[in-house]
Amino acid sequence: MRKISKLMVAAAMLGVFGWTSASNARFVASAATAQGATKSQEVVVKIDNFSFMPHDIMVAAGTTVIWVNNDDIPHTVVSTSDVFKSKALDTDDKFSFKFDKPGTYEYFCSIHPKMTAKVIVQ
Ligand SMILES: [Cu+2]
Repeated sequence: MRKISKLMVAAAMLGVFGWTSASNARFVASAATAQGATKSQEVVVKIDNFSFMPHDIMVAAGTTVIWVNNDDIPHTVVSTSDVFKSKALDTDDKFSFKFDKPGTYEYFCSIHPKMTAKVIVQ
């Protein structure tokens, strides 16, 4: 009786540790994959003081560009060739677009047309 219960405790402990280390390994692996994907496929452009920053960016095809309005007034992100068009972005609002095809994409703010910039997709 005593032997059996000891065995059962040992088996239970093994089971717990085995499960824990396996799920930890899976968690680490998926976190690393997600981090790598985010780094290579998303680029942030800030809208600040009536400027897009960085002004011109060069990205790989498949990259998603995320614009964030840090100004206190609304801005838009509008492609000169009608490829993408945001609504008016209030403070801290975001707009994103995934660039699948290589090319040069010029854009501007339709509220302040002097605000221009471009995305070069390779
Ligand atoms: Cu603007």
